[in-house]
Amino acid sequence: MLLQMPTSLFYLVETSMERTLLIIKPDAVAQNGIGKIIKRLEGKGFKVIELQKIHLTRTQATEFYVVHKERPFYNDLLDFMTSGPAVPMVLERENAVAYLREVIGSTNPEEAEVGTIRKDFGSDIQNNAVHASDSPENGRNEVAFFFGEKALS
Ligand code: FUP
Repeated sequence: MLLQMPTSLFYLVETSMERTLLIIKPDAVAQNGIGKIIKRLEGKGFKVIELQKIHLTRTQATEFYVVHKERPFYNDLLDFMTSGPAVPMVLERENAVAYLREVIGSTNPEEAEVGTIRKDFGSDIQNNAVHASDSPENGRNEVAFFFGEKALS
């Protein structure tokens, strides 16, 4: 029994890989931040599974951020997200969703912890450099939104 426990625990750890979505937003793309942000992510143990550079249409941005449709900043957010190219990507790592949220920092760069991506690349609550999925369920939905169901595993 004692010998079996570590084996099963090891198995659980080994199979806890997870995927999530990150978007390098138009402000960070415009500042030549793509390479620097990807280097930061790879340094934190994330593997880039899929990646594309796209200029979001108004329809795509509207649908992606539909959860915020009643918020006062919604139209400004859509203007911003469609203002230039962005780089959505699928990232894989153990505990990817929760850990990526730590790595990007608070929504408002001014409140983000030192060393986070939003602290280093963002300038205000709208121009905050990156988006990352905030739950495993949203992670799956957002990965599928940009890359299809095939990118989920
Ligand atoms: P986050 O999950 O950290 O990206 O934050 P939210 O889901 O709360 O907000 C989504 C995006 O809306 C933010 F990244 C930026 C924008 N936003 C504003 O522009 N103003 C606000 O007051 C709050 C959010």
